[in-house]
Amino acid sequence: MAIISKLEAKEILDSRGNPTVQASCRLQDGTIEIASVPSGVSTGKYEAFELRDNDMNRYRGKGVERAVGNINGEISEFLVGKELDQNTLDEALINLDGTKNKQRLGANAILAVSLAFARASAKEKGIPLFKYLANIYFKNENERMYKIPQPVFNTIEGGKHSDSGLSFQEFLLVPQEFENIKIKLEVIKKIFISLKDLLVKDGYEVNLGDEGGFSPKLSSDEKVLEYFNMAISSAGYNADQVKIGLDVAATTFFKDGLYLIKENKLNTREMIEMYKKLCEQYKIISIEDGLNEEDFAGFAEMNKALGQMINIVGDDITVTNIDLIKNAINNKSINTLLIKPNQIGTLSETMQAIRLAKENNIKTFISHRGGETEDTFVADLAVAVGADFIKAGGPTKPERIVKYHRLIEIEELIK
Ligand code: 2PG
Ligand code: MG
Repeated sequence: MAIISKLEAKEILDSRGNPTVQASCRLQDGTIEIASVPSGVSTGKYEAFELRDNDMNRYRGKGVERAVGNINGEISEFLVGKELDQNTLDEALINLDGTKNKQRLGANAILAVSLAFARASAKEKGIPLFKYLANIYFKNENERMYKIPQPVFNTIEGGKHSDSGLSFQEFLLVPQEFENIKIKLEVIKKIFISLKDLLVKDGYEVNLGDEGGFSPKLSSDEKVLEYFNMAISSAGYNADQVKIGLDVAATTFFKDGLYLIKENKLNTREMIEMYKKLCEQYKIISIEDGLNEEDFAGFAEMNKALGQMINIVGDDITVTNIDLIKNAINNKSINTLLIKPNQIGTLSETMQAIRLAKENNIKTFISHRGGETEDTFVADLAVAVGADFIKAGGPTKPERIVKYHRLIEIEELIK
């Protein structure tokens, strides 16, 4: 238990230059810590509510002064002086908000407080954040395994994350067959350099997308995979060592019941066929949001067709929300769950989602957002709960790299 003596928030800018919330939490013994919340670019329809000012004179309406004001005002007034642990704090925040999707106080305000409190509590106890989180997540000490998740690196970006014109949102590389996270980062950086050389040689631009992957205007999504194979081998590796992941974010090009990919219009069956072919030809290990976010049945078909071989990952379809995850489990729609704390708005609910997935043999995959900050919370969370995977972008932008650095640091600590 800890007593909050002061909560303070401010508006900061995320990696895309959009305002977001940073909260600081001071405990009675003087311990003080901050946490910043990220922001999605291709957000799921049923995510918790991100409160923005809608004042068009500031940041085109994207200011978060109201969310900040809620922390400095109502939330502070309610919490300061109370003795809390993580669960009672999160419950208090949920109840104080009183709406289903946190739209009154804002999930961005609530999450900032939830995470800042976690960090301050860990510090007060004199333990690293990942240990504090593991203590909450695993009641039984023997279960705390502190496993470094497999990192999945965004390498080429399309969809809403860049102007490459590619339909799929994220083309990811998964360096599996390497000893540790430090070496994996080095391997990926090497492939990035090879890929850049190849793209430049062929006359493509090598600008970066939102998450630090390249955004070349390649003629098709499949072309990216060809470049991946070339870059992997020219960096001195093979396709068994470094595999491929996709976040299709298919909802972003779903219109009137069909998927619009360049000049083609595909139905669900044809999408699954396309994925099957891609999986036959390339070493793909996971496909996230392969279909529209409300199509639990379509996901189930895809899971049936491909789930034995690859990870069928739910992100927009499940949005870290217990009810939607239950729906996905009941329908056998996914075998892997993407987890983003800001999709649901408190740490406790995020952990509940992870627990539910694990109890149902669903793999867990912790994720950053398109708009990020230098906050590294997700790295500690992934280690604490023993997540299978983590994605934090390409090794080219500081707000992404810090998360990998934190994993390297944790790896050293748990050795
Ligand atoms: C995703 C995420 C993170 P966004 O779709 O998985 O990569 O992107 O934050 O835009 O939802
Ligand atoms: Mg996604």
